[in-house]
Amino acid sequence: MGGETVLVASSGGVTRLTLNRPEKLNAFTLAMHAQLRAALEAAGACSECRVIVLTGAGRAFCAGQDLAETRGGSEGGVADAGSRLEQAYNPLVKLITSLEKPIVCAVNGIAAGAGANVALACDIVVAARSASFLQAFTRIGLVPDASGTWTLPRLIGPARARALTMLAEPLPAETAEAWGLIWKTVDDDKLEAEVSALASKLAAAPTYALGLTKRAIALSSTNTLAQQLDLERDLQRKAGASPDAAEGISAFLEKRAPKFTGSRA
Ligand code: LHQ
Repeated sequence: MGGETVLVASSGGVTRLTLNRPEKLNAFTLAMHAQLRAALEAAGACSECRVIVLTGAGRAFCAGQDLAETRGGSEGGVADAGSRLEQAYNPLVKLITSLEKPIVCAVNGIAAGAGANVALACDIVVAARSASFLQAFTRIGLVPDASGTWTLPRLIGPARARALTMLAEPLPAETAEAWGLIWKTVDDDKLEAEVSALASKLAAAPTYALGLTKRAIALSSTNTLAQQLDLERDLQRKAGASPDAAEGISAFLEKRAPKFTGSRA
């Protein structure tokens, strides 16, 4: 049921995942959640895969939860929204943020509701100039989820986070970039090429060190400075003992380009 709601294509160390319900603006269903989680887990476990790109088919990135799927019975509303988060969105956000490979989100069009927050949970977000980010939740009487209330105040500060979520107005990609919510905005017709170039660069990078970098930045949100310094010591010990560090330092001293394998040992 539902067909292929996530398309998977792998080449040159890059695994590209495309949310694929374009007629419903790639709104999330349970089937899509299951397929996306399985694809992310497979990419995480695959030694060939060194970077993941997440994007959407058609004119939108993702319109958040498919509201037809979660509509409550005769009372309307949402049928057990909390368990949907527990079952689907929370594990997805935890997977994206803990997977120790870079995840690039190519926001090809509107990202609304949980679709916006799943995009913002990725490591590097590149958006088409015509794209926008819509914290749609309060439009329908819900609260932001999929980590929005955690990510937004950290990235853009509580004042902007409150207005963005309470007013539920679309934030143009260029403003999102200016506010530091995303990495970059590019012309629509350049999105594909820019993201491919970025992904190829990451696929040739020292994957193990990138994964540890991701871990360190994630843990910084709860660590004290002293704890973070200890963490940096421990992670640097691991990175420093990896073949890619040996290669990177040799290449620097020999004045040549490094050839990283991405492996940890
Ligand atoms: C949709 C949707 C959609 C179904 C477009 N569902 N069909 C977590 C826990 C549990 C439950 C609840 O939710 C959550 C997390 C959440 O994500 S809550 C927030 C859910 N998302 C929204 O509220 C956004 C709803 N969508 C919109 O406001 C608009 O579609 C936007 C502003 C994204 C785009 O507007 P338009 O460009 O005018 O497109 P459209 O509205 O005409 O949509 C095109 C089609 O996609 C249309 O279907 P149809 O059969 O009439 O052509 C829409 O019904 C369908 N669609 N979003 N979330």
